[in-house]
Amino acid sequence: MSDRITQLRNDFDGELKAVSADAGANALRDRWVGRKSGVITAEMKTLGKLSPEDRRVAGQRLNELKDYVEAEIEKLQADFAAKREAEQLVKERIDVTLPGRRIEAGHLHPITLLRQKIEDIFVSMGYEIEDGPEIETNFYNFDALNIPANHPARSPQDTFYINDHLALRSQTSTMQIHAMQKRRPPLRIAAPGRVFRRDTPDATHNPMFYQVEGLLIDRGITLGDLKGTVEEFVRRLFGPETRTRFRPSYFPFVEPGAEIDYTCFKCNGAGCRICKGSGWIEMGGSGMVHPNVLRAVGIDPEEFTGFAFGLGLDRLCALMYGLDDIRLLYENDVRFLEQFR
Ligand code: 2NL
Repeated sequence: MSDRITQLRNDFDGELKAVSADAGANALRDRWVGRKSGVITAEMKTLGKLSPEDRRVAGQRLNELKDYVEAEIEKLQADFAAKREAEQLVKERIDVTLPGRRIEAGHLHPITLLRQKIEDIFVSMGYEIEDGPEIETNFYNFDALNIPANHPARSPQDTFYINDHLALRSQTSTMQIHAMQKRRPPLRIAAPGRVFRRDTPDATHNPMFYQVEGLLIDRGITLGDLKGTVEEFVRRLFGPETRTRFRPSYFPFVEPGAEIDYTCFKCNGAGCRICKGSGWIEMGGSGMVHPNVLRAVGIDPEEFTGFAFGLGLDRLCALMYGLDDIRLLYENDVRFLEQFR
């Protein structure tokens, strides 16, 4: 019996060495000390055949072997658990010194960036920024601006009417009319905003677009004040070398009226692709406020005169950023907008 127990112990040690995984350790325990079919359990059952003296000695040694087997398997399982944990720690290691992932912050639309830049220039020149409704009565959109009843701009082909009296504003001048009704001159106001015209969308047109207008009313204001103001405005917007020229033009709400060109911000007047070789870029319209407009808001044109000028933000934005289609500005495609962060 004694030799047999030594043999069992050697067998177990051999099998123990061969176990390389957790599952193997469980199987080894079942095989050796399992309640039903364990090798040692079976051996215990044979003790009854021995003499009382041999049974005592063999029983004691078998119990020692059982304790040994259980302790070794427990050790093995503890080793496996420690190894597993060590592997897990390596796998899940976090380098706390790595810089964090940046949170994608939102950003302003290119039209908004340009509008803010222009608003800052107006404010720096003493103008107040005006806001107003996008739905307007015919009075603010047309009558007060000296636009005659038969003018094509009033046609439902050109203007989005809501009913006979209301329409989406087709120019930002509506806000200037409100401002002149609310406040007495002298006044300097700038009105940026969206305007609406029934144009078919193409690369240079959209039925909704953006304008900014400046208006100044005071005693003794002349065309020279308009020219000087516009010159200063374009220098602050495009740089101190920028020059302007005025071409006579007609708008019902001014007399005289002029279109404004400025020297190309890219080639400074030499001629390039942006200005199509001419050296000049069209900025917008301007003029001395028509006496009828002043009368419509109760300002005496004998006492006060003023000037106004307006420009389209969309076209300017397209030129500045080299866009070949202004519709890109309204599609809200993030792949486009992301470029302006
Ligand atoms: C343009 C706009 C012009 C004005 C806008 C104006 C406003 C009042 C009275 C008189 Cl309240 N004039 N604004 C005047 C002349 C031209 O042009 O071409 N925007 C792109």
